[in-house]
Amino acid sequence: MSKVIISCAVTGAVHTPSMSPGLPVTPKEIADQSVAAAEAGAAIIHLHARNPADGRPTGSPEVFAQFLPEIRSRCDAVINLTTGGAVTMTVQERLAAAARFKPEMCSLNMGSVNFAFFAAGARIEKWRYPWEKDYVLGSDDYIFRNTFRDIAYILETMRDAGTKFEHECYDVGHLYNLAHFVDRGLLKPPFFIQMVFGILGGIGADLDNLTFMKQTADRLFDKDSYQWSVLAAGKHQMPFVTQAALMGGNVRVGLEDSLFIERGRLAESNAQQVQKIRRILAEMGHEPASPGEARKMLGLKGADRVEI
Ligand code: KMH
Ligand code: ZN
Repeated sequence: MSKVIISCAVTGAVHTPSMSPGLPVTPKEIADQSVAAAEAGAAIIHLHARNPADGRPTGSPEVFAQFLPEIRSRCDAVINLTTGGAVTMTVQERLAAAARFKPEMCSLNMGSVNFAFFAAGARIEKWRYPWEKDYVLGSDDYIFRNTFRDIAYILETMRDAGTKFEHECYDVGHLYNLAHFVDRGLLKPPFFIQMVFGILGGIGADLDNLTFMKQTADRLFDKDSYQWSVLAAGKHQMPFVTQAALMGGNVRVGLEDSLFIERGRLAESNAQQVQKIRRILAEMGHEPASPGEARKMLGLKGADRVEI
């Protein structure tokens, strides 16, 4: 049985409370859903934070501190903190928590991209909180900014933290950006490349693109110098991560990327998505990697060296 690393991105900063009752928003909901996702088989938990009062995305380390220790004490999953935060944040705001807690992993977005999610708001008749509507419908004017200087700033800030990056690549050019930083000697293998499909503004969720991104990665990096994973937005999530697993890749699920468990049905929780992909993987003869196995596959520093 070959091992597949399941990541679960439990809340993100794209979906908002009005879009699903299953979306964890408060520190307790985020902690509980993270632990349940780990118990369901997720080896890596990718985390954002939200204002407990109204679910608005925040980069505040003080809010992360309301759930990180609890997750750490209740499960052994690898904690992966976002440095992407929300598109509306500055790169300093986005980086604050990772810089403070020095997690085993954090995301690193490998290039700028238009990042629109107004379509997710189309079906909402009544918004629960005043901030949601403008935030979602205003995304037709968002550029998710990740200049070379921004990326270098994050690399420099995290240089001595021993943190491994989840390199999020929204298009093929982002793979070349990653190669650029490798060539500058700023990154050590193994790299963890998270290929992102189906974001409006990024590469589309067509299987030819998945093959193309994988072929490009193989062209740019030695095969044994990287582990790759796939996430896909919305309705593309399960078909795409299934295809990735068939190709020998790892997978990311979670309500950050899709609110659904199947076409037209909202997922009740993150764990439900983890259980679904775990069943699919089992049918293919794959088992989820444990957190310990994921640490070995990715060369992680160990949970005892984080400052949570
Ligand atoms: N929420 C978007 C800005 C990351 O975690 O680094 C994409 C994102 C990436 O969440
Ligand atoms: Zn994220």
